[in-house]
Amino acid sequence: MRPNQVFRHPLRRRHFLQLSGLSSMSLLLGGCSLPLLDTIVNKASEPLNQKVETLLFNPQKLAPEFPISAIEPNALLVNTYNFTPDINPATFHLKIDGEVHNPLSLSMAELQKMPLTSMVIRHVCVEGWAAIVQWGGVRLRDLLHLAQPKTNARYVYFESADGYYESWDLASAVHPQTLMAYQKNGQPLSVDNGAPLRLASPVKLGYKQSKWVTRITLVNHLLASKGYWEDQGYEWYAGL
Ligand SMILES: Nc1nc2c(c(=O)[nH]1)N[C@H]1C(S)=C(S)[C@@H](COP(=O)(O)O)O[C@H]1N2
Ligand SMILES: [Mo]
Repeated sequence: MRPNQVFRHPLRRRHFLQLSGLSSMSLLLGGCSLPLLDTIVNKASEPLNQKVETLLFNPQKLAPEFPISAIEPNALLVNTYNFTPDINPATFHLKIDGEVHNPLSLSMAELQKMPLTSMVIRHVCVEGWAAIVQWGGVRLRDLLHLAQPKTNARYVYFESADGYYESWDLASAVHPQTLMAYQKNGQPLSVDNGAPLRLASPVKLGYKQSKWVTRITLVNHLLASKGYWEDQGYEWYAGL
């Protein structure tokens, strides 16, 4: 854990300190009415899942955010494993399906009507560079809330238009700083950086942050294919 990763919200810290058992978890996870969080709590000891500590405490820790003046406009290197797909934003739809009660297909116009969250965070690539970037977009937790995950939903798959794929634990997916972003450094996202829509989160390494996301699928179990880089030996959880 980074020493500067603090509980900046006094209420959250109080809940943290009072925490004595799983029954407190709904408080700790306060404000999130997703039934799926109960599932995480109940199933936390299953072998495929993450350590209880990781699963239950990470979602509550907010990663450091930075002032606008800290943005490093040229530090985010475009890192694309194969090619840059050509997506027409006017006809684009983000699909959310799998273990959900309410499968969704949302246009950019619909996504941009939802509450916009902006954050200045550090993007970290395993190849040895990092960049302070501002991302703007929709919280993934809000989208999942709309899709109404079934109680057996445990992992989230992201499919991209360039053939890239990723899977995340649900706790990191519903983290309040995990966004489906359509803005970078105050501007519309560029195609190289993943337009029209990409994952952006300070809780995961760069390779987890899929660009050009077209489909989000909730599943009960991880599949044999876990992610483009993971399937070549990189760590799956890849938390920061
Ligand atoms: N679809 C897709 N998403 C991707 C990648 C990719 O090749 N394809 N590269 C990943 C890696 S390794 C990093 S560090 C970031 C880089 O984002 P950027 O190109 O916007 O800087 O995107 C991630 N998301
Ligand atoms: Mo990366």
